[in-house]
Amino acid sequence: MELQNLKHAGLKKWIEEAAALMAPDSVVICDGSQAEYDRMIQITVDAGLATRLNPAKKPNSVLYRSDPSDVARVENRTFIASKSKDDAGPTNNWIDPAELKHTMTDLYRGSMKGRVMYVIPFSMGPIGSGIAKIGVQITDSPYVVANMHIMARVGTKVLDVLGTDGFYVPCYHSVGKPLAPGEKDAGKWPCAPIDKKYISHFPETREIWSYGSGYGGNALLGKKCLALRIASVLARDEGWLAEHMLILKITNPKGEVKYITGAFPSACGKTNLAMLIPTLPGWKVETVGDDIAWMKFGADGRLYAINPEAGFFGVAPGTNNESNYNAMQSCAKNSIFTNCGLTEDGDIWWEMIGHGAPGKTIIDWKGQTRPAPQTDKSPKGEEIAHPNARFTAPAKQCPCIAPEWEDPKGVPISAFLFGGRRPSTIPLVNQSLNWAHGVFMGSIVGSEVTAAVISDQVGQVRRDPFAMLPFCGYHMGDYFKHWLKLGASHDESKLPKIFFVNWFRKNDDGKFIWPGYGDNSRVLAWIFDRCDGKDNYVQTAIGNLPKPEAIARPDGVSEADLKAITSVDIEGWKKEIADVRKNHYPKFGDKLPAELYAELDAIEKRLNA
Ligand code: O2Y
Ligand code: MN
Repeated sequence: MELQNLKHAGLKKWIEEAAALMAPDSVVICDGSQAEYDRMIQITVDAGLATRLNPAKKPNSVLYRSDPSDVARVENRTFIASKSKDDAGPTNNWIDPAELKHTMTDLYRGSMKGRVMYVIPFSMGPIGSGIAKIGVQITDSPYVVANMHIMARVGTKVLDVLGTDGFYVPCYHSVGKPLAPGEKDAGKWPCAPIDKKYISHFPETREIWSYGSGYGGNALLGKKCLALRIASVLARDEGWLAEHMLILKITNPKGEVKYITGAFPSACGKTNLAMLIPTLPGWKVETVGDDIAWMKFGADGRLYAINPEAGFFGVAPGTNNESNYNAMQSCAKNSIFTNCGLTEDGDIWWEMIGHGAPGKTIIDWKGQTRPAPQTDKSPKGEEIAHPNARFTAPAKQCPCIAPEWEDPKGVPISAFLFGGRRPSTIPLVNQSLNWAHGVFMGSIVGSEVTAAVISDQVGQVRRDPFAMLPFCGYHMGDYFKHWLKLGASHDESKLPKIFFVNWFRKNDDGKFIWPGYGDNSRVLAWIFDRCDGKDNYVQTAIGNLPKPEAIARPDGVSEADLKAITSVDIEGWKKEIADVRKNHYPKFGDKLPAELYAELDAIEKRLNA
């Protein structure tokens, strides 16, 4: 479609202004077609930025290598520019919106010279769903256009829904590397230096301005920027929930179905849980979403969730046929790989893929030819694939995708899970005593910092309430208030039940007690029955824990082990409560709701009883 034929006058004006500022050679309105996707891939192949994979190994798939300065989300360059600093809260980076727009306008001036400006109309959620939202991203990156084709619903059909005056979230994106006349990318990933990267959100005006990065969450603006940071603000204002949660469907041996969402900090196996293959006979798990859930109340008082995304942007290293067969199948074709190794036979490879690399050599994520590894492990710092290497795969290719994953009305949620990587204290599973206690559980989510993260905090617990700390577009204290308010203003019997799970308890030898992966279905089965009110629990000081015989014990877990991870560690919990009181809750100042301090006091009292 030509710009002059756009029916939405506001959108047309916005695009014209952006083009005048950024000065691209031309403007293309994306139609979302396969031909357009193929064109984006060819443009990047011709620019030396993409390598087509061997079609006999990975049909219709490509590999990109990014710049070493542009390999992950950059939290210290991510900004919530609300009018008042207090609305962004102490856990977000804040800059005055007028000042930030001034700085970024200067950066955007002429930033697309020598490039094409692509305009991507996209829908987060099934097109036309009452829960979906529309965004329009302007970008000078054909890599981003191709990824957005997979991760969202894009193109002319979105413009049709937008009509002449529909609401959309305007999203600016430029890689910040204009080309001089005759200059080409010539194999060099375009981006700006780290101190010139800005991933900015303007909550009051619902705008996103991203500059200087072409990678993942910094550049595919429908995902973390719109579907979490801006959507969390919309959800607060409109009375719904935009959460960093997977959505799974679980069916019991009688054929009864429930839908469960789950929030976990990174490195806790969230995508694996979303695609789990149960070891428990007769049970089935299917995927609705692996990362984000948008939930609204239906006329029946229940909470309905959609997955706003259409693809998976999954971490490649560690994914293999054992840890996640369904993810491996999802990216077996029609996929984009970023920062993986390239084998001699034209396939991708990454650490913990389950086998060494074929042939004599391999090309690593920096483009260096290296000896092909014989095993699937590499010393830290010498990896073939970057630890945050990714696959972008269409969700519809997932063998366990639920048939209703695109149902516009969403799926009714029975349970929320919160979890973290906790080697001690936190039991395998714990049901909250009520909604406020569940919000308390979500507010104290924490995970042990693993060696996978470069940090001096390895072994310590890093708290990430609701797994939303990097993704909430406003003050986290107000976010807790929003959750409490939704509970108080709805029929609690129809609200999802809330559970805390922990697959990562270790014994005195430092070995994991619980096998995890498919055996987590045993815990999901207990949760399923709990939602039906089954008498399979004991009430304790910290919540409802499983009766000893209520969890089907997997091979290798003794009765004593299971008892240890399903009972209350009173001394450990006293320390937990003290840590929350001293180090965690004070971070949120006087916006921390009194109800959460009341929950803290109540647990402490029960532990001391
Ligand atoms: O590093 C990035 O840019 C991607 S971050 C990401 C991608 C998919 C799902 N979740 C995340 C995350 O950081 O939570
Ligand atoms: Mn995520």
